[in-house]
Amino acid sequence: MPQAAILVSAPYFTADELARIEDVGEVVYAGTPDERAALSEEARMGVRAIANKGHKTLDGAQMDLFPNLEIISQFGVGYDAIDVAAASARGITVTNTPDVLNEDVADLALAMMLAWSREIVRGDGWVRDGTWGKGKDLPLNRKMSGAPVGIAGMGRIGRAIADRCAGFGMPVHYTSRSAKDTPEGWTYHGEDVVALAEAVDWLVVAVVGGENTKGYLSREAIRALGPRGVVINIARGTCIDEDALIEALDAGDIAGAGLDVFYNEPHVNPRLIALPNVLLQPHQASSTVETRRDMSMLQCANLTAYFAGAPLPSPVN
Ligand code: 8YV
Repeated sequence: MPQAAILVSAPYFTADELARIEDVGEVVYAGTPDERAALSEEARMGVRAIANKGHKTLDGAQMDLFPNLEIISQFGVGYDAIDVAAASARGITVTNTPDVLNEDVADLALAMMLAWSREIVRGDGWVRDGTWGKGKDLPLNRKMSGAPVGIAGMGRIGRAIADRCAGFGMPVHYTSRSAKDTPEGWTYHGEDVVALAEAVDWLVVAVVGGENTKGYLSREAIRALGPRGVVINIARGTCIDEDALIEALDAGDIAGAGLDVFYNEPHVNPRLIALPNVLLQPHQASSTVETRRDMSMLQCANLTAYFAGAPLPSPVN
């Protein structure tokens, strides 16, 4: 393996994930920007790779701390926290971990839909706290099967969600930059998210995060969803106009939301937390043992391939 040091630039790696990175090369641990700035010049000069994870910004100034940096290997399909243009301008390769998490992310989207519609969380509470035992029945909740669903962003994750929804007999509508090869009967709405919202009860946000999709689910689209509308977000908090969402949820302009991602994670807007019609999850869509192992292996495969001069499994730039 190269003399190069791999900078581990996030505090969130598990012991197994760190061990895999250590198998690739010598590791320098500096989980926070402050720790990186405090590294000796010698240590910084030795860094040729960054193994990154999480959603903290990695910008040009951070990259400039490491003059010999050649590759940033992101743990995650999303790389919105990395300034890829700044990396490209410095000749730095960026890789990510696509595909291996599609199934889990789609599973969590459906889990939130089912949990929201059938009030699974409240039901569990009623059994545990004796409310049900005292003879009180959970109020009737809402049927999900057969209801129209909109997928905003028919990429690989969007498709995995749509396939699952189709299995629940839900008519599928979608937006995307181009029409996709889909089963018969799925409706393409171009990039018109308002038209998508008008056509469905459930709207799942599955677009790529980043500058281009800030506020993608706009105030107008949220309003177009109507009083039976439920928003599900497994993409990024930034993809929804969060203020507009909170106002619509509070006013009953839409029925509810299931959210796995937020602005400014892990600090969730208290106004969202106070709303009873929202199901909240701690950004856990890819968090299964199996998928996190595969993401970790792909992160390391990118590093290994890079240092071997082999084709990269999943380059970004
Ligand atoms: C993880 C994710 O939370 O893949 C992504 O883009 O957002 C999630 O799978 C992340 O990669 C690890 O923090």
